[in-house]
Amino acid sequence: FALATSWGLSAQNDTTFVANGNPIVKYKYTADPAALVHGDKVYLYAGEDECPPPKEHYLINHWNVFSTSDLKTWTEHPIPLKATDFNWARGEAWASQVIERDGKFYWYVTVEHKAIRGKSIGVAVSDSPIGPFVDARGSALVTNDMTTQYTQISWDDIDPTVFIDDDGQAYLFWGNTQCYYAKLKKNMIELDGPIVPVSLPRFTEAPWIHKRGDWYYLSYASEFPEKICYAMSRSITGPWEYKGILNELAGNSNTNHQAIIEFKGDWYFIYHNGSINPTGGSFRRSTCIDRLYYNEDGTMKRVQMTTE
Ligand code: FUB
Repeated sequence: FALATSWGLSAQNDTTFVANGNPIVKYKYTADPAALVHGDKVYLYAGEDECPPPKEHYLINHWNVFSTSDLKTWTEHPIPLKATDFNWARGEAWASQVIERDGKFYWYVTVEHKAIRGKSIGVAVSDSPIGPFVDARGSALVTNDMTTQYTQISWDDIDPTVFIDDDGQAYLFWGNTQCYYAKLKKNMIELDGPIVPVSLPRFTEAPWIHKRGDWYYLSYASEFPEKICYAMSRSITGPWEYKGILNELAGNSNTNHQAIIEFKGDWYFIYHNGSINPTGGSFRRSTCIDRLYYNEDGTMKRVQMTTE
């Protein structure tokens, strides 16, 4: 039972620690959390904010993976994926999400493209939720030139979230300023059909899809500093009805980024804030987990951030 205590340490071997309240990881910065429930475990994937003070910009070279069976005792596994593991990428390990299909784990990530201006979405694959992961295509799945008809900005193709509907059809949602979705082929590494814009009020970035009962939920970061808002629909393809704010500002961070999961019968809201960095938390962020509760009509109660 090794305790990770060194600040900024990146695990070479499995390293176990007990999360003593929020944030979960206190010995390094972990941003843009995505979570996967698989078997009796939660796997948490997060980019590692490295920006050394007093610099103020994103410096994120790789993602980390952690696992837990009880949301208290966590294991950090060796680094599963770096932005430059995609040889067509310049770097920048921005937000991502992992999903399992037919025993393989597909990791959709945001990176900066070497040859095509702006951000792109890549997909890596592994036989294990803790990796190692390898580029599944050898090229980007979504590039900026595929969406220029909707927006001229070069950072709109970020923050992928992936969802497999009850009929087996997989969908990729993503976006900044403009939200998009597209179907994925069964092989999970090719788009299957057109890119469709999704209309959401005050959408900034960080879409996350989840389903509970007959309701689909599309939560997302809104405005700056970011709040998490959400919309509901009876269909994954919409129309989406805006339902309001789910989480107020993530103190001391200009961004927030959420994952929503059901684990052992309870629902959880996983997000980041700047809570352990008094100066410049926006680029040195930390992952937190709080309980998520629903109203009888399916709407979600506002999440209260805790330090417990
Ligand atoms: O971490 C880089 C970017 O900041 C993410 O892709 C966005 O969601 C925001 O959190």
